[in-house]
Amino acid sequence: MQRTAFIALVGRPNVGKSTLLNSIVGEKVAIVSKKPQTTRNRITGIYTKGEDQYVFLDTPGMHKPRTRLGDFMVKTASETLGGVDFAILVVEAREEVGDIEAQIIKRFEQDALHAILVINKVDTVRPANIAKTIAAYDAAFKFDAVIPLCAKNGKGVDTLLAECEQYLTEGEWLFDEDMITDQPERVIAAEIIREKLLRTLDEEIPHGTAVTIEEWKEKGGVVSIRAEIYCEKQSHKGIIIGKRGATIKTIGTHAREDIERMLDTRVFLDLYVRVKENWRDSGYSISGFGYRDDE
Ligand SMILES: Nc1nc2c(ncn2[C@@H]2O[C@H](COP(=O)(O)OP(=O)(O)OP(=O)(O)O)[C@@H](O)[C@H]2O)c(=O)[nH]1
Ligand SMILES: [Mg+2]
Repeated sequence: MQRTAFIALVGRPNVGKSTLLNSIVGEKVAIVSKKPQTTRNRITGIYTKGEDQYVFLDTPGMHKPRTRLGDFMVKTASETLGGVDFAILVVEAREEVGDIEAQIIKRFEQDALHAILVINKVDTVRPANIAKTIAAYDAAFKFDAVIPLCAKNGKGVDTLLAECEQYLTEGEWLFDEDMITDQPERVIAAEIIREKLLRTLDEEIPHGTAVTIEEWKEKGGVVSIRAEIYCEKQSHKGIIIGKRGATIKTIGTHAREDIERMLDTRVFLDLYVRVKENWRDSGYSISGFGYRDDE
C-alpha cells in the first residue's frame, strides 16, 4: 500500500531550508546562497523510498516584506502551511525564540499543525548553544521532535526522515517514483542563473533581478538557451555586465556548467541584461516573471 505526506519547510530567510531540501532529495532542486531571501517560490522536493513518498515544500523565508515581491513571497510561505500534513521549522541555534519564529509557532497553534524543529548549521555552534536553543523552543511549543543537524554535509538528515515517517498516511502517490521535483527544467535553469547573480554580485543588486528563458532549442546534442536578466536600474545593468563584460561572462560560465550537469548535455547559454525599473513593486511585472500576484 502506498503512503504519502506533504511537509512544509518554513523559517526565517537564510537558515538553510533550501540546502536541507537538496540534501533530502539528493540533488539540487532549489538554489542556495549566502544572501537572505534567495527562494522566491514554493519549491517541491520529492523523496520516494519503498512504498513511501514524502513531498517536501520549500518556502521563501518569512520576513517583513518591503516590496510587492516580498508580499508574494511571505504569502506563498503562509499559504503553503495551509495545505500540508505537518511542518518542519528550520532555525539556527540562537538560544532564544526570535520574533519571526514566534509568529510561525502561533500559526502552528492556530492551525493545530504538528511540527518538527530542526536546528540547522550545528557544524558552526557549540553543543551548549544547541542545548539552550532546545530549551527555549521546548518552552514555546510542543514540537513532536527536535533534531539538530547539518544540512550542508547531510549529518542528521536520516534521523529527520525517520521522524517524518510517523506522519505518512495511506494514499496514492502524486508523483512518479523517479521524480525529485515538479519544476520544469527551464524554470530550474532560470533559477540557476539567478543563483549565480546572487553569488557574484553585491548586496542589493541581485535582489532586484529576475531571469526569464526566452529561447530553448535542442539540436545535434546541444541545448541553446537565451535568457534575459532583468534588473532595476541602468547603473545595475552596468555592474552586472562588468568591465568589458567580465562579470556577465563569469555568471554565464558558472550557470552554463550547472545547467550542463542538470541536463547532462552540452549547453550554449546567451545572456542579455535589461532594465525594468521598480519591477518588484509592479504586480504586472512580478506575475510576468512567474511570481503570481493575485491581489
Ligand atoms: N555552515 C553551514 N552552513 C549552512 C548549512 N545549511 C545551509 N548553510 C548555508 O546557509 C546559507 C543559506 O542557505 P539556504 O539554503 O539558501 O537558506 P534558506 O533558508 O533557503 O534561505 P531563503 O531562501 O533566503 O529563505 C547558504 O550559504 C548555505 O550554504 C549548514 O548546515 N551549515
Ligand atoms: Mg531558500
